[in-house]
Amino acid sequence: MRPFDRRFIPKFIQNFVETPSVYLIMKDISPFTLHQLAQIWIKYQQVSQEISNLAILEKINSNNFNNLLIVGDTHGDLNSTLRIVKPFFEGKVDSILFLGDYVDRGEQSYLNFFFLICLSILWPERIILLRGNHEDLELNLMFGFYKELQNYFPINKEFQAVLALVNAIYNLMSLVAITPKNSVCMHAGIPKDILPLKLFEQMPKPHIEYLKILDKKLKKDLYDAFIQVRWNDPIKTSLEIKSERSYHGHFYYTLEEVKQFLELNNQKRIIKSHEDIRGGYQEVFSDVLYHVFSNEPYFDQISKAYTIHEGKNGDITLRDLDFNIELKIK
Ligand SMILES: [Mn+2]
Repeated sequence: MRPFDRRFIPKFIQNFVETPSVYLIMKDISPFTLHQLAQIWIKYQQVSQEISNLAILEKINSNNFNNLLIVGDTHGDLNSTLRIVKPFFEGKVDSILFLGDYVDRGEQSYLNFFFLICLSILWPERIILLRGNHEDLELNLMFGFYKELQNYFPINKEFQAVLALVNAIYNLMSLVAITPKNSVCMHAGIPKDILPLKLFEQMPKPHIEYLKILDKKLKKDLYDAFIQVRWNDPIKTSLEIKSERSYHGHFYYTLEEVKQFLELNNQKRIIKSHEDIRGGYQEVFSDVLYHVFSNEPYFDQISKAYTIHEGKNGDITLRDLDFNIELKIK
C-alpha cells in the first residue's frame, strides 16, 4: 500500500497527534479543505477495502488488539473523542475500536467524523471504525449533520460533493468486529434471525452493492442483517414486544437469542452501543450483553460516559473518558 502523505491531514490533527491536549487543540481547529477531503477519501478507500464487514481484529494484526479500547456513540462531540483517544497517544492502549454514531445530535459532527477518519487512515491496524445507524444520510437530514455540512459548505456544488464523499465513506465501514477476547462488537445488536457471523464476511463493500447480488434469498438476509445490526434493541422490560418498528424495520432481541447467537458463533459476549441509556453503561443481560455510550454531554453535564478496555491479561474493565478504571467487568 502506498504511504499516505501526511500533509493532507489538517494541521490541528497533526498538532493533536504530537501533543494530545484537548485544550490546545480547541484553540486551533480549522475546517478541512475540499482538496484535503478528496485525498483523505482516496486513502480511506484503500484502507477500508482491506477489512471485511466482519473485522476479525486478530487477523488485522495479531499483536495490536490485545490492549484494546472499545468506544460507544460519540455523536458529534469532538471533546469526548479527544479525551478518549488520548491514552492511545500516550501508549496506554495499542488500539481503539469505535462502535459507530460519530455524527448527528452533537454540534461538531463534521470535525468529529473526519478527525476519526484521519486516525483510521494514519493507523489502519490500530484504529477501527464500525458503521452505526447514524452513518446514513437520511438520518443526517433530520438530526443535524446535514445542516452542519451546509454551514461549512454554503456553495451547493461543494456541499453536494462533500455529501457524496461522506456517503461513500459510510458505505465502506465495517459492520461487526470480533476481539481477541471473543467479544462480538456491533453498533446495536443481533439480527432477528440468528445468523452465523460469517455472513458478514460475504457482504460486499461498498454496502450499496447488495442490490446487484443475484441470489434473492441471500440478498434479503444480507440486507436485513445490514440494517438490523445497526438498529435492533434488546428487550429489557415486559412492555416491549418483539415486533417490527418504524424505521426500515428493526426488532427486539431476547437474552435467549443472544445466548443462541453466541453459541452458534463460538463467542463469549456482545458489546454494543446505540441506546441512550442514562449513565453510559449497563450490563444489559448478565455476562453476555454489555452496553456502552461515550458522549459525555449527551444527557446533561452530570451524566457520565464510558469506554470498555480489554487488556493483555484478559481483564475487561469499564473506564471513564479519561481512562480511569470504574469497574472490573471480567
Ligand atoms: Mn445509534
